[in-house]
Amino acid sequence: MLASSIEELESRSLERIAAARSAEELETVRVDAVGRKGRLDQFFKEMGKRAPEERKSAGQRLNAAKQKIEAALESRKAEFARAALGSRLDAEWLDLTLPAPGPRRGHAHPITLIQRELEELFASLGFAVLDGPEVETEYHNFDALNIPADHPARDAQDTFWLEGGNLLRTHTSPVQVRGMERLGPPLRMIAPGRTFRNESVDASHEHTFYQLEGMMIDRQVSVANLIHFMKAMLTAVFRREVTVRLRPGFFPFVEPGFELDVQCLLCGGSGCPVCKQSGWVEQLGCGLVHPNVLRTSGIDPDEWNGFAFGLGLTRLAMMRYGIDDIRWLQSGDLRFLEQF
Ligand code: FA5
Repeated sequence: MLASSIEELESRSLERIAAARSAEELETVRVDAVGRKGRLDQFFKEMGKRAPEERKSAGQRLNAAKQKIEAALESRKAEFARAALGSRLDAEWLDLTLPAPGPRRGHAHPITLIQRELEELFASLGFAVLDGPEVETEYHNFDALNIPADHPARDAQDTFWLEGGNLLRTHTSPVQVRGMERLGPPLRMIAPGRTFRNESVDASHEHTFYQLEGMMIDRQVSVANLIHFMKAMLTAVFRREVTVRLRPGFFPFVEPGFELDVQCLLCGGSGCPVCKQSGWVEQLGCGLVHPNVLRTSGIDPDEWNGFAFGLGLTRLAMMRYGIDDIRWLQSGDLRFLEQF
């Protein structure tokens, strides 16, 4: 009677072990069959009540059943462990031969892109690319450009003065002076860079912005030469015909002087906050170099003359990329920057 029950428990347990689908199910089988207070344990307790001769054979039978069940539990448990490891390895599979992802790479700012394009263009036309200091002397920023201390033109370019008399340059024009001092005539140079003004900021005015200065000194340079270079530059930047207009403009360091406006590419000339509803955006100042400026830098105006221009690089980037507010350019906002 006891022997057949043990047999039944054994075969039933082995079936359940084989059929278990998870380690948790297996554990339930273990607790039922060989756990403390499990079925086998009950048999052991019952066996104690039997006659000694029956006890011996039943004891052997019970131990044999226990060993079989435990061995089956162990091997099934090992199967589950192997399967779990296998699926973890599949899920966490890593190809160590793949190249590492590397750090996130930045990219050039739209103003830098325009600046590089213009540098390449002017270099191909034989212009040297010069750099000048952002902290300038009063002499290079104003006096050498025919703007003495009492000249009202200084009011239009109010700036940040530093202790010791230097200032944050208000335009890239002081690099004209440095270029003439360093290179002498004939010369062709451009000088891109950052400039500063005490300015009320709006959609088209910043306190910190970029300009690109250009200068050509030679014999018999004319306004026609100037217009030719300005047109070549704008066609290269916009890659299409743009409508420009030239107006007389006063800058003490050129004579005659002009301002060149581009028809607003954001509104097509119909009027918007960037062009202040006028349809035109002032893009650059230019003219033929004033004899006083040549003379101050040691160049004889009877022998040499030339043209100079100062282009608003920040505004050019706005027109080129359709940026409707100058403040985006220095905002550091990645939503804006990642579009370029
Ligand atoms: C000048 O700065 C002269 N140095 C330009 C020049 C050079 C004239 C050589 C003649 C010969 P102006 O202040 O107009 O000029 O500035 C030149 C350009 O810089 C403007 O046409 C405009 O495009 C840009 N600009 C001026 N002020 C700002 C500002 N606050 N924010 C953004 N762009 C500006």
